[in-house]
Amino acid sequence: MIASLYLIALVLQWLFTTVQTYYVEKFGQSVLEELRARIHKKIITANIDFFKDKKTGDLVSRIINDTGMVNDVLVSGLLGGIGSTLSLVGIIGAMLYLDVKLTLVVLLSVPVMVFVAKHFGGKIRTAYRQTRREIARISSVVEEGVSGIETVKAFGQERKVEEEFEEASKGAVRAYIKVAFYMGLFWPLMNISSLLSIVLVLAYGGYLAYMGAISVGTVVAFIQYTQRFRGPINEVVSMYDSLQSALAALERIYEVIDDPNMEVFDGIRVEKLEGHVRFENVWFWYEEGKPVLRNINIDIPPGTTIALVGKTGAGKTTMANLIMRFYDPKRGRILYDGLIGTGINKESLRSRISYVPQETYLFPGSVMENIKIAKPGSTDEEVVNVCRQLGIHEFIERLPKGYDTPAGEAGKLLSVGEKQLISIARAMLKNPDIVILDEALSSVDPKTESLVQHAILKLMEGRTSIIIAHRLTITRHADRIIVIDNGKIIEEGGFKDLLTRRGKFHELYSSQMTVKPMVER
Ligand code: M5T
Ligand code: MG
Repeated sequence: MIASLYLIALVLQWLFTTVQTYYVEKFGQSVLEELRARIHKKIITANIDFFKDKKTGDLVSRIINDTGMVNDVLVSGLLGGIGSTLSLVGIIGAMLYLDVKLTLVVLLSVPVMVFVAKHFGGKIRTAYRQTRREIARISSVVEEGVSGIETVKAFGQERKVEEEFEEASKGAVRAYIKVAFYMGLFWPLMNISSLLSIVLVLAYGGYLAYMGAISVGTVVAFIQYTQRFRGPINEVVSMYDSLQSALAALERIYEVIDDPNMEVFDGIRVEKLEGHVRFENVWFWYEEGKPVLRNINIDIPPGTTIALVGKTGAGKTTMANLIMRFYDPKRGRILYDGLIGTGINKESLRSRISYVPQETYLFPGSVMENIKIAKPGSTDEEVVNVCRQLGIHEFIERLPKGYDTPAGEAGKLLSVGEKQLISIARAMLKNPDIVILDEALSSVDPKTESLVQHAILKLMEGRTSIIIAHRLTITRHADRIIVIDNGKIIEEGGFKDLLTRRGKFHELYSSQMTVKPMVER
């Protein structure tokens, strides 16, 4: 009968282990999924300030490595932990049943272990924290090296990047060795303190047996139990170790999730704008004490075009960032159709504005797909129509695979001019009320340039447009030109007006007109 009971126990063990493994893993994966989703959501919805001091590789590492670490611990910890706790309860129960005093003697080692664990816990966690950071540094170095590969090669920086990588990689090794050092001190201490109980059982139990208070059998049983006690205790302790590592990883995860830089999407939703944009005493700075825009006042009536011109670093892109509400003014306000910007729902506001940034970002995928992102659910015909209107349909058709030409990672397969045209097509497809164009200072050939210029004018037609002009020829099409210098408006007026005034604009314009032929042709 005992043999068949044993067999049944085996079958049950097999069954429960299977079920346990499956459900614990399933639980772990669902927690992992939730954690990953939370960080990712945070990253994608954070405001632009959030990204100022973040590295892509580090963020990626938090999503992949740190959450993975938490999952490992959750799964192995749960598996080991539940089983071990049950065994411990069982063993202690059996010991108590046999002899209470002797049990208390065995348990004397527990406070010692708790003391050891407490003492080393902080040190081990600090060391683990360092390992998490070093792992993240490795992925940052790789990410930066690959995304800047042209610059790396052009400046012969391969060796330097390699060295940085080695340094990060060695840093990780150093951090892990530190963990190993503390663990090396910690484990034997734990082991010895649990083995000390056997000494105590032998001494005290031996004495009791000698005095005839308990049987020798009880002492033998206690020694057996104390030894069986060690397994689960070790399990719980190693769980404690992985818990330290998981806590270090969790800290990094919650650093991102709890970051206060959140994009807030409240405020009234706008469905359609007339396009009246007004800057009222706008001040802005990225860093406290270093104003980038100083008391800007501009009124852009609906449907008109203004051109922003000025030296590099004057604050032009910053103005575009403010209109897009990537940032809000530090002082003063921006009004859209008379509504205060900070009271408008950002999502709805941005859906009415097309922003053609200074540098075009293309996603992996075809030209067609890249244009379509401006209006999810749009058809191929719509895209082709838009390109026809812009006068760039033939140009795109002439690409190696026409609209199906792959853009490559970050648009690496296309030329600057081609990217610009895609960016303009995107802006047009969105059919916005306001257009912001940060026209890049790229030298495309004259034919492409006139194509680009024609497309830009088409895009601006009938819309409130803010064009940041690096090539000043296009400013002749603007209703008003605003010259910015060092964050201040220093001159404004119509094209002819400004030229005849012979002020700052005239200076900029004539310098470009005389220099340009020498540079470009
Ligand atoms: C104006 C600083 C930049 C410059 C000043 C975009 C950005 C700018 N700056 C930051 O500190 N952080 C930022 O994220 O602000 O810069 P800008 O508005 O980009 O100038 P620009 O567009 O007129 O210049 P350019 O070269 O595009 O013609 O001091 O350091
Ligand atoms: Mg700029």
